[in-house]
Amino acid sequence: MLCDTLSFDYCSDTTFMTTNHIDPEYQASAIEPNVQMDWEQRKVFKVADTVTGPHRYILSMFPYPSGRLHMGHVRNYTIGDVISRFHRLKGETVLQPMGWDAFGLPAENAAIAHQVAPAKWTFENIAYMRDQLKRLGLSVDWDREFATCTPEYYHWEQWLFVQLYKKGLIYRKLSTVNWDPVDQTVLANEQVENGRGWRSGALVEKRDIPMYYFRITDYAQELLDDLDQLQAGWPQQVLTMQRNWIGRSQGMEIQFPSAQPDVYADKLTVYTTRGDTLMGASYVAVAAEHPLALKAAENNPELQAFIEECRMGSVAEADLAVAEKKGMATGLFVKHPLTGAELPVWIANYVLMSYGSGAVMAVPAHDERDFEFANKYNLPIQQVIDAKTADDAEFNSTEWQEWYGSKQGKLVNSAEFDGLDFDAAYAAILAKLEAQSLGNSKVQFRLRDWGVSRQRYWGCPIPMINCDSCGQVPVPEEQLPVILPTDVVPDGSGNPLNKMPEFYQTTCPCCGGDARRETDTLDTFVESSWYYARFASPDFTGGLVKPESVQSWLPVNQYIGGVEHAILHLLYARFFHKLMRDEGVVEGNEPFTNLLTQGMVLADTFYREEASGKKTWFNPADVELERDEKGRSISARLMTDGEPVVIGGQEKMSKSKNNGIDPQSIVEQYGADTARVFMMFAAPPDQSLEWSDAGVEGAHRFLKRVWRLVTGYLEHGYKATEVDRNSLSTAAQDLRRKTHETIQKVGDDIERRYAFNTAIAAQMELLNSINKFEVQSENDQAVAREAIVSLLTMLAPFAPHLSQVLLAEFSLDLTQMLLPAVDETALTRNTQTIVVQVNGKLRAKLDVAVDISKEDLLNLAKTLPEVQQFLTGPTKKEIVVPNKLVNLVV
Ligand code: ANZ
Ligand code: ZN
Repeated sequence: MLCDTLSFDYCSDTTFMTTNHIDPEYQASAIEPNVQMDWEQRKVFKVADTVTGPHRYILSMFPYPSGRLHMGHVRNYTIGDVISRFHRLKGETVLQPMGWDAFGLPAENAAIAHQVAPAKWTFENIAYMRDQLKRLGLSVDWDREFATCTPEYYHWEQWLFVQLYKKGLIYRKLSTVNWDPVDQTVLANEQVENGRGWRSGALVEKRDIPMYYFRITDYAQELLDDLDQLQAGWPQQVLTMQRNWIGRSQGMEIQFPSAQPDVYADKLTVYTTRGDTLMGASYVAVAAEHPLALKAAENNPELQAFIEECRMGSVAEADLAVAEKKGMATGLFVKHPLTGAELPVWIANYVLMSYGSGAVMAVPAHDERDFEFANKYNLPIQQVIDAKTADDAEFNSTEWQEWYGSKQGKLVNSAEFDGLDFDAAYAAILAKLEAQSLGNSKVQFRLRDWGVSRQRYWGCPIPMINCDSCGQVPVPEEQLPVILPTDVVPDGSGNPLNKMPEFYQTTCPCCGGDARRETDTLDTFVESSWYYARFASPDFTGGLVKPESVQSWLPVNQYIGGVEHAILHLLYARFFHKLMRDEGVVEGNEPFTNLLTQGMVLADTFYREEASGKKTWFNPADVELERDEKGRSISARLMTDGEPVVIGGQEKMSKSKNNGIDPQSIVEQYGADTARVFMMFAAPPDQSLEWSDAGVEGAHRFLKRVWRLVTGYLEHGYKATEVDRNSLSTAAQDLRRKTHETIQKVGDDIERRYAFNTAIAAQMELLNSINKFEVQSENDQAVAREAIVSLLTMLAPFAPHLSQVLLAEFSLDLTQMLLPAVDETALTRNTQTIVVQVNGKLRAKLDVAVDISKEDLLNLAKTLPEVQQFLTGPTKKEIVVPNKLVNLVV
């Protein structure tokens, strides 16, 4: 407690005097709106398009305007804001923007459900959520806000599309989509439920339609290589996910000549990473869509039916891996490139048309899928690798797993290649194939080109014109943007743009004849691939980005978002950065130097189960908990009927488990500062955070204690004087040490480790030390003041409203402040605690000067009564570990 007993001046110097009007009780709702208005009026967080001096660009993934903020948003934006505010306190100019990823399917679904135009729905949601975000107290430059559904934004997306199309980086090809025959519309994957259309319930068909593709595979190698540049700043897990998605594989293409040149002339090309096993190939398998399969099916209805069956199935690789292996012989044969033996060609459902050449040489002895298939259809299995070690059993087709995939061991049953190991066999077989022009080395990527056409209304119009005589013609630059009409209410039966001649009727820029505008729109991942660059100069009308602005601000120093975006969004954004670089509009190779992926927000779940097994989930807000002494929940009741409900454990907040907690209600009840402190204190940012009412209340109590400490101090009306470092009491020295240790720790925790939780814990400790400190002199007043102001400044990134209001009582303006510097002299200790042991057992503790000599320390230790009673004879050994302990051995 701050001591009341001393005499204090009623100082005439009014600069640092308390203004008396401050409420003795902490009332977040009374201060937060005022502080937010102050920031807005003074435009405290506004930054210029260009910047000199130390600066930083901090970006949290922008939200989809779904309607209301959820806890995931609040966590994401709080983390970004704490980092932003911390760096501002370090004297850096910080760009923290906010905007809206505003195109997308939910707006169309809402339109169908409520007969409201997607544009109207979207902008209403934006208005509501913007207000919610502002109430969180984010240090955002709101003048940079934009929504991606505005022509000012998508104009430049269309412009880039046209440039890339002209360069050949965008092309058009047929692609299979889900078609709802009743609604006459294309369905997104998530609109297909158990093979049926979500609205019509009709069986979904596959259709081939032309779509535009970005040639991301041209950048596959670079996207892979540049991950090395991100090694230091990105989570390993995300780098690995990116690598696996790109999926580089080093193998060879092998040609199998036709055994029936009269039926078909071409060679069949397969892709393999295991050229060493070529002599074990016993059949060849092709995908159902492979030209050879189609050729074989020409006069064979049974094969046609099988191909159709394969086409209806899932195209997801993961599904194929576990699906039952199915196949059918085509009746065609190819020749083994080295032995000339005739091998049958099968159609197999485990071969993907989209990978390699859509054909594999099957080596059942050493490949799991081929083995399963060969067993099922009685195809020969030929061992060609002897991977046996001393203890292993002989090769045996029922224990094939031991032999699968192994690159160890020497070749057998492989004629001239017998005895070679993997590397030698691979090289020798490749050389022999190359000599006969039947094989070549080949790098293959799992990554596919990115199909961006969507047969939907609420998206960026693809800036292309279809002309009967000229084909696909890009919209001329001076006609951009192609504006999406906004007064449209889709009814679910296809893309409304197809029913709007005023939109699609146009003239061909090439021949001037009648032409039809493309009515497909772009995948919404396109907008989120370059928004980070647009934030540097959001109002620029002369191009995608203002060159000097992106030079100033890019790359993003710190990107923060959910791990669910670890693959596609980040890969597309990295790809776009390279596209824009090659277009000459941005510099550097990568958009995001550091990445923080935040963990999920979990909450308790509660349910009741009916006899039928149907579960009804209850929101935690409607449930009353009974806890044991340790605070663990032991039973729960529904508040409305007082009857018990089952405690289902902590799960990710979601609609399906009805365990979402509305952040708005927390902000209203406790204030934004409490919500922020709780979120940052409850868990490290990359780990999952367990929502708990007790935790929220704890955070609120901490802020109340800070408030009381400061108002208590202010009541004394102490004079503001400088700390005199030469006349400090021991207690004052201790408090100063604690203050400066905390400054050091908080800085390190936040900047180096993202350890916001331990940074707050350190501040709580400092608060305790200040509370215990008794002010007994004028210098003590200064020491207490220094500790309080330091605490408030360090707390500001977490609880900015409270900090600003309390600092103002010291006539300090938070928005102009810097983090206090660590005073190294305050860190040095004058005394230290030494542990005294006898025969290794702790017997006493001793406070001594840090510079005490070894002899003095030993003598002191030996004279302690607690020690002496154990010194039964002369000491045999005296061990001194400096600054730590003395051990006397008797
Ligand atoms: C012969 C072989 C023998 C294979 C063996 C594997 C093990 P990654 O590493 O992922 O690139 N493959 C090639 N094209 C395919 C396609 N379109 N659909 C399904 N599978 C395909 O995988 C390359 C391996 O996957 C290739 O090497 C091929 O099977 C198969 F003991 O060829 B392998
Ligand atoms: Zn034309």
